[in-house]
Amino acid sequence: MRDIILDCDPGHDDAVAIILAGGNPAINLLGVTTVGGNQTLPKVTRNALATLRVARLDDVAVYPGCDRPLVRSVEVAEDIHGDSGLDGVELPEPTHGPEDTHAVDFIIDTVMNSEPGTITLVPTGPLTNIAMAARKEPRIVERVREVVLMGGGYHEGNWSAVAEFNIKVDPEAAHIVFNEPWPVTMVGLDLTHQALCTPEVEEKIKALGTEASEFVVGLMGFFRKAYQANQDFVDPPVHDPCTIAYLIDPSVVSTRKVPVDVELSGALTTGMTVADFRGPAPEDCHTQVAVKLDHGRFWELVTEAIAVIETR
Ligand SMILES: [Ca+2]
Repeated sequence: MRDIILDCDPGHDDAVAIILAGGNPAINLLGVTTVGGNQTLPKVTRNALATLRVARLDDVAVYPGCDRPLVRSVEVAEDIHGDSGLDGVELPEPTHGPEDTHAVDFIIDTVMNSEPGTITLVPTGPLTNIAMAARKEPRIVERVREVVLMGGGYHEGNWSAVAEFNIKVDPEAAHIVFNEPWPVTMVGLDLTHQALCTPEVEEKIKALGTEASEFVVGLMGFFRKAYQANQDFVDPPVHDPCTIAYLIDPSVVSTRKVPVDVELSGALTTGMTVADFRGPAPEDCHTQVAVKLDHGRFWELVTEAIAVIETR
């Protein structure tokens, strides 16, 4: 079983990541931390709490974190996620409120109070909280088991020609996270653009006929229209749960070990994750990138996690 902290900015695909993390016995979700990203911090925090209610995970606490990038101005993804950050569904009133403890302190305390090598950090938003935690308590870096993040891409961008949203909005934070010597798995756009919610997938989720399946289908309906209107996709790519699927079963996401760094000062390329595919990878290479998704197995895992909510 994997002990994880999910650091997210829900966000349609973050919501599915929460459901998958809470609904698979291979994952022990220690807490959800939130970061300003797809929408403002108060909105994504409320969305995390509402999703936990739908998922019947009332014992999972939510810790709000940083509300803006380290250096740059706030930038949200309203075109993709709507005004609420989770447009397309009626959000239920959360059963509990956010914790008073700051996300950065929760991350530090959890890692420092656990056996070394046991806690996995799973960021699916901008990397502000993770970078802050690494700077505030540098000893977490050697104690964290690994960082499995959604962000970046080695051939694809979505917020510029070459940069992905999570990295582009806080590249300085991403630079810190990629350059600390902990193991980092980058689940970037090259992988997540394979995680398409096709009509066939949506039908299978809908067929569950539960409150939670209706919630996910509502989210996917909005996400599909947003991706069609803004990114020229037919089916929406559901990025964030790919990180969790990889942790549940590494055979779902194949990876390749390559050095990755983050561009901070490019005239056209700021926020690009620059992956060096010239082999062989150096011995001290601590980064790998996700390459290929088992689409069928991935959606099976997600569908199972939605189905299991009804039994809680
Ligand atoms: Ca996200």
